[in-house]
Amino acid sequence: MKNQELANIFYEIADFLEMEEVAFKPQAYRKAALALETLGEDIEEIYQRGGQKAVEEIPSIGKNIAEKIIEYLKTGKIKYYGDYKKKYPVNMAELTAVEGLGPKMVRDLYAKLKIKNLKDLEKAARAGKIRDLFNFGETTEKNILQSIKFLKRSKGRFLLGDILPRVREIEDNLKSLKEVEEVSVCGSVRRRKETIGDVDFLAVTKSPDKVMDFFCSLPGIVKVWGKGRTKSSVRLTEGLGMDLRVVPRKSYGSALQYFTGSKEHNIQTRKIAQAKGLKLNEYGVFRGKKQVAGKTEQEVYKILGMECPPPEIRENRGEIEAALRQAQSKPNGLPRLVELKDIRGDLHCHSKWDGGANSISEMAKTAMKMGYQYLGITDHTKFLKIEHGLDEKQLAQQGKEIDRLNFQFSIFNFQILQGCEANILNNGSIDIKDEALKKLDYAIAGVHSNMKMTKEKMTERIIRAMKNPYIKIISHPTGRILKRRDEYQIDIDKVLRAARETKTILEITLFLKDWT
Ligand code: DGT
Ligand code: CA
Ligand code: CA
Repeated sequence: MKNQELANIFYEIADFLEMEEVAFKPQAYRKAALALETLGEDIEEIYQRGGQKAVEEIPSIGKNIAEKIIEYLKTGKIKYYGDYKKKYPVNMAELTAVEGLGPKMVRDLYAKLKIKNLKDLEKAARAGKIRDLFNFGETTEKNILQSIKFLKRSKGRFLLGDILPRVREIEDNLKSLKEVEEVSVCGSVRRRKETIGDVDFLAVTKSPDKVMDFFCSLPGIVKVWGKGRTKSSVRLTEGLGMDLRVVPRKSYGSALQYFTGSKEHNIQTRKIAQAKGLKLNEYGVFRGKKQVAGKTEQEVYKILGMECPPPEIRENRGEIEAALRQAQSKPNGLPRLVELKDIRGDLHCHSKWDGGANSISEMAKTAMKMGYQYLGITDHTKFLKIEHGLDEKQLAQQGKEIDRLNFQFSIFNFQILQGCEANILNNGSIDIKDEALKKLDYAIAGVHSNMKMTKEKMTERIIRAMKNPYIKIISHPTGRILKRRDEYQIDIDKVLRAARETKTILEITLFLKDWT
């Protein structure tokens, strides 16, 4: 599928256009990129089936962009993009990954200091060359260095949402081999950690040579680190590493348990085994030399006196004690995890009103198709000018549109709610008047500016917003962006207590592109 490759190019073109301060076009390219990322159908197939016309029929893709897509499908290149790359030989993705660094700053840094990549940037910042540049200053320089440090720390890790579709594809490929009796992804992917170091597969087979041959020649593999009958290691184009281990059937459960981890969880389970006079490792559970369990994961946990905890919580953060209690039918056993089928609606959605990709009507129809019972529209408000934030008057207009749509959809047992995602200003007040908030079904508030406050001030700021009776939800309460920036300084315990007192919901931000 070339969808993602094309999306990445269009995001980059948008950045180039923004460097040159071209109006509107950057937005158009970003929308096209988003459309491609979320298409759910191979763009090449669409083109082969219906030609240029079919490509142009994709929402957010007009004639001009459709032609570029086709040029790429036919030649593997886009001239318009190539010309920009020649004009500005900068590593745009790498530089704009630095928090606070936008395309215009990249342009200035290249024009004045010939900065092309992260290495150049770090060197210049360390030498104190950035502070003197027009518009930059000492704080910017300090922030740049801090952000680079953060990027280095998360380097080499991948977002779960970015790699999960690929991992599932490979898992399915392995499953389809008749020689493969069992296969499962383990490690941090199975635990659904938000970022992934490498992917660990585990299989049972009687023909390891065949299976390893197949694994090491999967499309997209650029390097084979090692290839054996029990373990092979490879690297994919994007730099993602993958291991495949083959174990005998009688060890599959214990190997699954071991390689799912986490390491901390394993250390603790091994101690429990020892206390029972047992030895636990990836080959099985042993009493002396005799294997007493190991074929299934349930069996391994059972002999340790535990219920099998869901992989997502195996971090030795209390799940082991809960699993022990559960097996003894004591209170406070394992939690039931939220599953996709539990989700009845969505309360944080942006529409075309604030520059999003789709109209409220389109979103509502999709929500109904997904089986939702409600959809909350929560566009940005006026303080965020670049996000086309809505003011009180526009919120009222939007309310009328929502009333109209609800009337239209009333036979479907479905409701659109009107909220907004307002801004928490420096002192904790909200950028929308209470009288306007009152007319909404609910309101979300979030910090979108001035994120580098002291811990005390930031905590006070958020708590004051929670005390506003119309604010029911705080969005992204920690401000963290995976692989991009750390959380802001807040006293999370205090915020949680205030949330309980004011009955305010704290959003947990999920970043899964692939969640169908
Ligand atoms: P990652 O790859 O950094 O996202 O995280 P994991 O959890 O996938 O870690 P990885 O790939 O190094 O190892 C896979 C599993 O193998 C890990 O979850 C638990 C197990 N494991 C690795 N090293 C150790 C160890 O030193 N002791 C124990 N008990 N288990 C280990
Ligand atoms: Ca791993
Ligand atoms: Ca590994």
